[in-house]
Amino acid sequence: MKDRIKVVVTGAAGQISYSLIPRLVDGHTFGDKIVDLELVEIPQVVEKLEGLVMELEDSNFPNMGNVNYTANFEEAAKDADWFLLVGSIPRGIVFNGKKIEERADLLQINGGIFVGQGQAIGKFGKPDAKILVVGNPANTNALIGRHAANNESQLWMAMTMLDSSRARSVLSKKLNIGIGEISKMIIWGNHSPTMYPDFENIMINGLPGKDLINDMSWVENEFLPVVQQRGKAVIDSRGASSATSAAKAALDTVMACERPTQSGDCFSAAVISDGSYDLPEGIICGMPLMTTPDGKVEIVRDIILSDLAKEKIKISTDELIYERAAVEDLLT
Ligand code: NAX
Repeated sequence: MKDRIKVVVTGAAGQISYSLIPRLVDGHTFGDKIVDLELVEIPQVVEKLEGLVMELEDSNFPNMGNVNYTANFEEAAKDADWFLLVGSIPRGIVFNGKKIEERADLLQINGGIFVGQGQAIGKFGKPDAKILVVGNPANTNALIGRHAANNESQLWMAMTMLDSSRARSVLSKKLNIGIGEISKMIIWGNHSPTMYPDFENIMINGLPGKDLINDMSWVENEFLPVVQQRGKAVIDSRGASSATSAAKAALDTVMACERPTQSGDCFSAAVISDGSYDLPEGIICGMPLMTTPDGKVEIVRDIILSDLAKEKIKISTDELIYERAAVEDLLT
């Protein structure tokens, strides 16, 4: 009999999920396992998921198990192995009669969602459940959820893989090499324009790649701003935020956690800081991670940071400290 895995996806009627959900059951992300899906939405739109379930059935995915849709997160959370928390309230919508424009308001509203979801995950999710927060502000939402879950054996991450993928794409064009030749692309800090894509520790074809860039003016004036502002550039052009690339990045993160990391490589996600690299403790901060052969996800601890890197990372960790202060009432 094949192994089974249960995956909860929130925001299941949104645009990222439309690209993400079919690929969870296509036999690639979880290999040969049968994937049971719990699709979660807010009550106002949950019925729309019936159409998505019809499409999933009509796609004949051999590895698709039971598919359920619900607005009841607690019920969905029972014995789940993975939680992909995509759902959140976007900036600009009218919520309780007020247009949500300020980051502080966004932090509070979305933070509130993550208290309830975190409690349910801590209580009903598997003891070794992995949680990937995609919904913004992702790092601080993950901090709130992790605190509410109060379950140390579960792993909370916020997604920075998309930032890492964007950085690899920009570098591959600059160096005229294939994406697959670039590894160890670490994103430090917040999933926001303050993030720091670490060009100094990249590997190219398994060898240190920094010297191949050898153009600090390009790094400062093109690489860093293009990667940091890529989300906005996509919104400006498409009139909507990144969806298919965000879905791919979520799948890449899941796969990076499900398979052992190759020796000398690492992947990017934000996890709770334990003070490694002198980062402030108790924030969810982008860091280099690896999955051990027995399936544990750990911080890679042997990266060397230059003074320039430390200076740039501090801007982002200061922002995370500010965000944490803005939701202090949700962390008590
Ligand atoms: P959509 O607005 O298309 O979909 C969001 C869905 O979430 C909606 O259907 C909404 O009803 C649902 N939702 C809201 N509150 C919920 C709750 N409490 N429980 C369950 N569902 C809930 O947004 P989409 O484009 O799919 O983006 C989703 C989130 O990803 C946004 O917050 C967006 O900012 C964020 N992103 C994060 C990225 C990252 O790298 N971490 C990159 C892409 C994206 O910007």
